[in-house]
Amino acid sequence: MLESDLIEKLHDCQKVVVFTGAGISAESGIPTFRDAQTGLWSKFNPQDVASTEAFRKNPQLVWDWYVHRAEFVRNAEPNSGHKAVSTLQACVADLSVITQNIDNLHQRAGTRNVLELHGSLFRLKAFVDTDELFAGDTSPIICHICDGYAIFDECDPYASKEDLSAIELRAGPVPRCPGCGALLRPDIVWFGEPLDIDILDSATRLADSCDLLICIGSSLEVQPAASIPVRAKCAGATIIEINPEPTSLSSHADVFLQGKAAEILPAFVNMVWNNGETSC
Ligand code: BV8
Repeated sequence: MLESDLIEKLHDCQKVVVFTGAGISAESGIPTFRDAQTGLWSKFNPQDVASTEAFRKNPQLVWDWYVHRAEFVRNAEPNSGHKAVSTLQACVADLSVITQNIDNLHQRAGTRNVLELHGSLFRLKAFVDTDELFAGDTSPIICHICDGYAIFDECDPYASKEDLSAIELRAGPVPRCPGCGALLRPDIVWFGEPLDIDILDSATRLADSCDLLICIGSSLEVQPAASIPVRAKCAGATIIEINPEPTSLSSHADVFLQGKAAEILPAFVNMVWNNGETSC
């Protein structure tokens, strides 16, 4: 139970950030990043598969791993934790989500203003092999469809961006850009790859300016994402953390609510913002 003065303080917060990791999707049946290694994938270390080197070495293996994960997501539904974030967004003046997840479940729960730090399973982009690029092995032609480096010396002028967006992450051979033939890959940030600078900049500004950050279901082990909640703390925000396990943030949080997001978050939102009602 929260102290009444803390409830009042939380209720008066104007600029809220919800920072989420794989744990908020666990109760939708999607394994957390480190638990993704179930069944045939149990022999792969995720960091070895989610990397440029892995795709360069065996694009089909990496493609199939993401097809495997996308199947979990396509069969999943947003859970009451995702829905509670959407409810909270209707209760406060300004709420943004900063997520490490690639499953699109916040958006499917109706939440707006979602920053996907690590990309999305539901967007594809051209695979640009920086080794080839720097070795000068790549044509200088930039494809007007995928913004990649055309591997042939011309790009199909009749191809369209709609042709590219019609290609999905599905079982089968790794697809190629309809314009230039470049291999396509999930628009996801792999280990060793930089995050999208605009998205990271937006997330950093939110951390510096929010008055409340709720950190849900992240092990806070991957950088630079893990620095966002800490940055908000340093900027003076109130920090609430929800996780069944303590993390490196827990001792710095104003409140650490130990438990599952789908159970704790709806009750927390109702207690602070709804006086026990189910909507604002
Ligand atoms: C970069 C997309 C620089 C892919 C992901 C040493 C060597 C090499 C690199 C590094 C190094 N030290 C630091 C780095 C950087 C590296 C890094 O941080 N490595 C770690 C492992 C040490 N970071 C990077 O490489 C990043 N890029 O640094 O680039 C650069 C700059 C310029 C130019 C070139 C390069 C890129 C990192 C992004 C990697 N991609 N995802 C994919 O998904 O396939 S990371 C992936 O793991 C997730 O997206 C997530 O971000 C991360 C951690 O996962 P979590 O979401 O936290 O999930 P996890 O399973 O860990 O934990 C789940 C939590 O939920 C647990 O706490 C659990 O208790 C809790 N939970 C469980 N059930 C519930 C629950 N909570 C609530 N309710 C429940 N029911």
